[in-house]
Amino acid sequence: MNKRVRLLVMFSITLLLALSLATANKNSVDQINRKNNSHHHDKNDSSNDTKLNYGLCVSNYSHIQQDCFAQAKNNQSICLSQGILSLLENYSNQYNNQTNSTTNSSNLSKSEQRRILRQFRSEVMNIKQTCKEQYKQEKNQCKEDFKNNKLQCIQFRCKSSQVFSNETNKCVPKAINTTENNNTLQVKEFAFLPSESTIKLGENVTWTNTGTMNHTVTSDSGAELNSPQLAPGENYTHMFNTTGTFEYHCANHPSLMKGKIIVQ
Ligand SMILES: [Cu+2]
Repeated sequence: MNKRVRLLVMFSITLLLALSLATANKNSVDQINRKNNSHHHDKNDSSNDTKLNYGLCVSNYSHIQQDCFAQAKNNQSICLSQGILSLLENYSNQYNNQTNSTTNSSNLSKSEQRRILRQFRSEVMNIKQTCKEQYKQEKNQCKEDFKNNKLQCIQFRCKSSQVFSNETNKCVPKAINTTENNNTLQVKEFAFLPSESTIKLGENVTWTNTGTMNHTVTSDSGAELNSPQLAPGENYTHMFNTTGTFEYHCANHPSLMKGKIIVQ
């Protein structure tokens, strides 16, 4: 076969492949755009729903992440097909110039043909590598976004006695304002705060575990105070219907945690 024809056929085949790739990409971009739009609606609906739970929240973001990955993959294909298309254009111009300047068009030497092919292939490799890098970066961004979005979901897991902390990205016990109500005490490692309180007959006292370990509120003698194990964030409330001094301790840390309530 004529050398010039062979080279032309080879470039044409590559061109056809690149073109079909580009068409396929356009279709999948449309699909992804449609999908993104539908998920966008889902998310808005969920935000208005007070029953939204952690699972729904994460699953919503999982879909968004999947779309993000698909989009990144698609961008990689577009990058590749566009790169190869522009490369083909360069080469066909180059080739035309060379054949035009040659009196006999079939005079392009075999070694010259090979040189052109080698150069072409190596440039295709470079384009592939560049597009792959770009895809990798976009994928990492998808992962990063998902992680951040998932953190926003954690608030749905917090108990009623907890709030979501933006600093630690965790559910933490609600802040206790001790100056507002003297009958509210904190229990933490390793003390009752305040350790001594004076209240009026018939008043409630609430102990809230603001620590990170389990504690109890247990009378030293008698059964006036007898809380269950209080996990972090949980509380125990007791009403005092008799005057007197009530000494108590934490059953888990009896020598460290002691307290006293004086009922007048
Ligand atoms: Cu304790």
